[in-house]
Amino acid sequence: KGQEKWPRGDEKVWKDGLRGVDKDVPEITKSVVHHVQTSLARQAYNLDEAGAYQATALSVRDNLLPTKRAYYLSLEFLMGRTLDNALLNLGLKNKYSDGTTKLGFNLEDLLEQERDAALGNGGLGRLAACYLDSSASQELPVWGYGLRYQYGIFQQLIGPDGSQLEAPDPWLQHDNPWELPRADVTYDVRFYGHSERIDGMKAVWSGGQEVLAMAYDVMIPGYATKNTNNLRLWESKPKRGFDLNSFNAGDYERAVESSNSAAAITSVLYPNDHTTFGKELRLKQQYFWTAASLNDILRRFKNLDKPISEFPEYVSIQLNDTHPTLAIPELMRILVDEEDVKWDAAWDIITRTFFFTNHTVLPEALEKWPVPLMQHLMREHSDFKSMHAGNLTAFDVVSIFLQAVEKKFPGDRERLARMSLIEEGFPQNVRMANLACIGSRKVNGVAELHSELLKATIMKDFVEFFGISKFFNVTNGITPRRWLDQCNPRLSQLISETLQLPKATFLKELSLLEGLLKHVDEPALIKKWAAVKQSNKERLAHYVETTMGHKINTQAMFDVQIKRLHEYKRQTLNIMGVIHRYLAIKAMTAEERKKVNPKVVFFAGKAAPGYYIAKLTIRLIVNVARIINEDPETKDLLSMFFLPDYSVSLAEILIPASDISQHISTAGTEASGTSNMKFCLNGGLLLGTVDGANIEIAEEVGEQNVFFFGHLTPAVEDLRYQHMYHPVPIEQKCPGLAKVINEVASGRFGDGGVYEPLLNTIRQNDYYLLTEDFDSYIQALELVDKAYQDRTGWIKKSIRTTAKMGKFSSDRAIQDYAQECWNIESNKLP
Ligand code: CGF
Repeated sequence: KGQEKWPRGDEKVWKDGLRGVDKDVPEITKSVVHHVQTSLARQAYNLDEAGAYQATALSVRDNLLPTKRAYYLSLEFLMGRTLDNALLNLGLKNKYSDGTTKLGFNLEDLLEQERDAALGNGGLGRLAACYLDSSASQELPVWGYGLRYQYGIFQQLIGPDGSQLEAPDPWLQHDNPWELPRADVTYDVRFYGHSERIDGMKAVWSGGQEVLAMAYDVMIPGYATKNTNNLRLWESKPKRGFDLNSFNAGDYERAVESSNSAAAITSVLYPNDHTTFGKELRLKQQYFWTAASLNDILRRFKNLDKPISEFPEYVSIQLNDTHPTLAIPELMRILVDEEDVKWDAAWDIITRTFFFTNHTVLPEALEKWPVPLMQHLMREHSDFKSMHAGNLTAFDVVSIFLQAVEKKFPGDRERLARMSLIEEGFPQNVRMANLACIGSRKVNGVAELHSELLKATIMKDFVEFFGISKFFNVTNGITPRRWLDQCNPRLSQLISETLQLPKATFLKELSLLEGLLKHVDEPALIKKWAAVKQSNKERLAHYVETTMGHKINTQAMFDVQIKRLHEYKRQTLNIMGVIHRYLAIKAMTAEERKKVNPKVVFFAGKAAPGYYIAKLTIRLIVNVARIINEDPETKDLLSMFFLPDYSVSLAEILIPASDISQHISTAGTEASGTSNMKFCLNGGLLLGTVDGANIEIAEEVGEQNVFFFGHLTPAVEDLRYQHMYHPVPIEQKCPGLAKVINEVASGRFGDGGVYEPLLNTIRQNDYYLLTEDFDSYIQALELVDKAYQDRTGWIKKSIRTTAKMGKFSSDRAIQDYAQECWNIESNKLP
């Protein structure tokens, strides 16, 4: 650039190589130029011999090591902050702390400057982030693909009446040092338009809107290794930009229209974690992201110079939920229409490349897209008409699959209707879970119970058709680097001293924590363990005092429920329990109150902006807190806080401070849960229902160390039936809860009428079965209190819990995927 003369070699060869022009440039030259550009991020004009050597060596190494890669496609990556994590993973925290001190800055303060990268709603996105950490730490060649939203999950504010208010999260307002814009990695993506087949030839898709996908790379440092993986996030840009003609003609709006509508595609993360149906922009996001990612994956595969039939030998693609399912028809389109692969051979490639993780059995969360919307947006994939012309399109899989089902189960029309990719109705809908299932080699759930439910319910027909071996379980996991060492450095230090192991050893092999069991009765450890918990409680109390202006009794038991607000997660049960406790304390004599275990209850979590009942629950929590925190009779024994704007960084303060945490979903509704694992790893005990990964946690730590309550999954359906067809008034069914509800309705915590819609969900059909579980919930809370009175016994439970959390490392989970699905191995760096 700016140079008169090209520094070395043949200028044309360089330029053609850079542009990827195929014809005259030999493969080897292209490959070296490619490495100069992408691996070294250098340009021809500043390339010296050392650089050229590197690029050549990398190009040669490509030939030596055409290792297989796995790609993790997730619409959400909830990364949180990066600096602290990167310093810990690189083992550089102390050095940087010294260095910044010398410059007059405190490193801990600098860490607080960073804004969370909150490109996710909750568990699903945080899981993806933990999996990237584990892949990089285990030197597994796994790349993430996602979207670079301009606005992450909204900021939550609490209004004067206690309601949730939403504000945008402009997280990219300041420069983001953790990403590398890759102006050199761009792809065209087309929407709308029309497709044509002329005389049985390949389809040509033209017209419509063309946008540019540009890559931003986020480096994912492995822990205690030099290996760094990549998360590639796509941003949408206008292909043609500004329409100068319209501008000159004075039509400014029109001039910026195309650039605005292109930029809109990646502007915002949809803030719902279980439902986002029918929204055209969301479907556009999904197609944009899958199309760009597949192009990129194919380009990389082509560098290997292997026949396309070997694609699955080098590429595995994990679909994180149904969001990336359009990758299946898109790859089909590319293979058939651009790579000249025959339909059957293309389908064979597809079903050896994709793997699908389901995260929920809740019917309302199963993605469906209206056929007309799909047809409008993606002409080529949904060109149903061309079937009759004898040309098969990507979506012909609908009829071909159904023919196969019909052959196996002749005449079973109901089965056909259930298994079809198309749900009949006005309009027809495409069932994404069905498409993901038939297009994938394997399908997994995220905890034992969830995977069993999957096979018994939404995937039952598919199990009968494909056989059971296609379906399996990978229980979720969490990275101990962030969720122990980073968020709770004191505990990780104490564990290191107790086990006499360097941190790096157990943080990479979490089952080594079992060694703590040998020491569980040692008074010195018990004392130190309690001191660590106490200091974490004080850190949280300090946070509440500085952000909310409330002083907290850190001698009290800290009881925490932090997660998305959702009826099935039953924050309502928790708040009803708190009110019940408040009323009970109010009714006590001074003598009786002396025996009460002081407790501070913490809530945090966001509600989807359009989820009325969930928002009402927040409002109730905030307003009840206002009353009980000010009640002089009870405030030393019971207080409650709703911490606004829940985030990964806030979780890192809350989790290490909890004595007990609540995971109380209606049995069978929470697929896994991952915060349950984080609390337990940090020595917090668990109060929960027999649901999701709670069950496996109890199996590991022993039922004597968890507090279970409530009905079991098999009972749920019957109970719901009873509620629907033989309702019993709440006063009879559950007088304790009825009393609490009446107090709320009477206006004791502010205008009772406001809460009627929320209270009615319980009084009327009580779909989430609060009236069924309330009494056993209260009993479980009493057991918690009793256990907490014996502090030494409690600490021992806490140590035992931490000790048995090895199974829940995301390193284990990622190994399960690597072996069961992706068939990839660690790529040890010299
Ligand atoms: O995925 C969830 C979470 N809400 O994001 N689901 N989705 N979709 C489940 O509800 C959790 O139970 C699960 O732990 C998480 C990750 O698999």
